[in-house]
Amino acid sequence: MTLHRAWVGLGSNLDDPRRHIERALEELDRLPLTRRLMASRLHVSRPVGPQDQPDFINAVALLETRLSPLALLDQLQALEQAHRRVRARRWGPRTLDLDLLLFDDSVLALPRLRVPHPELTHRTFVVLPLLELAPDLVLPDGRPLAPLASRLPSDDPTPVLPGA
Ligand code: A4P
Ligand code: MG
Repeated sequence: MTLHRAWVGLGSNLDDPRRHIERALEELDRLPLTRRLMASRLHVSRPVGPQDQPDFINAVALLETRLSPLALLDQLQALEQAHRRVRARRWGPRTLDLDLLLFDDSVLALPRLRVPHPELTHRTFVVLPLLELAPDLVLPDGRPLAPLASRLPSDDPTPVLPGA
C-alpha cells in the first residue's frame, strides 16, 4: 500500500471550539494506517457566510496515510460524527468540520469527494494555515499557493492563537 500525503482543514465555532480542534488534531494522529506529520497553529477567523454565528477556530494538518481518499473521507466523517454527538442536545452549527483539502497531487471529482477541495483557494482560513506549514506548496494544477494569498479578502484578520 502506497504512502500518501493528505492535507486536512479543521474548523469549529461551537462548544469550546479550541478544545474540539485540539482533540481532533490528536484524533487525526490516531486514525488507522495514518499519522499526523504537521499541524498549524490555531487561527481565529470571522465566519464566512452567515455572520450571526460565533467566530471560528481553524487549523490545517498534514497526514501521512495508507488509506485511499474515500477511506480517509470515511474516517474524517466518523470523527465529525463523534464530535457532533457532544452537542447533539443543542441546535446550531456543527462543532467540527473536517475537509480533505489535498491528497497527493490527485484531482478527484467523485459524487462524495472533490479534491482539491473546491473552496480551498478562496478561503483565508484555509490558505493561511496551509502556507504556514508549506510556504512552497504547489497545487495539482501547477499553481503555487502563495501568490493566491494576496487575492484573498482582506477583511479577515485571522489572528493566531499560540501553538496547539
Ligand atoms: N465532500 C466533497 N468533497 C469533499 C472534501 N474534499 N472534503 C462532500 C470533505 N467533504 C467533501 O460536506 C458535505 C459533503 O461534501 C460531504 O458529505 C462530503 O461527501 P459537509 O461538511 O457535511 O457539509 P457543508 O458544511 O454543507 O459543506 P462544507 O463545504 O464543509 O461547509 P463549509 O462551506 O465549509 O461551511 N467560516 C470560517 N471563518 N471558518 C470556517 O471553518 N466553515 C463554514 C462551513 C462556514 N464558514 C466558515 C467556516
Ligand atoms: Mg465539510
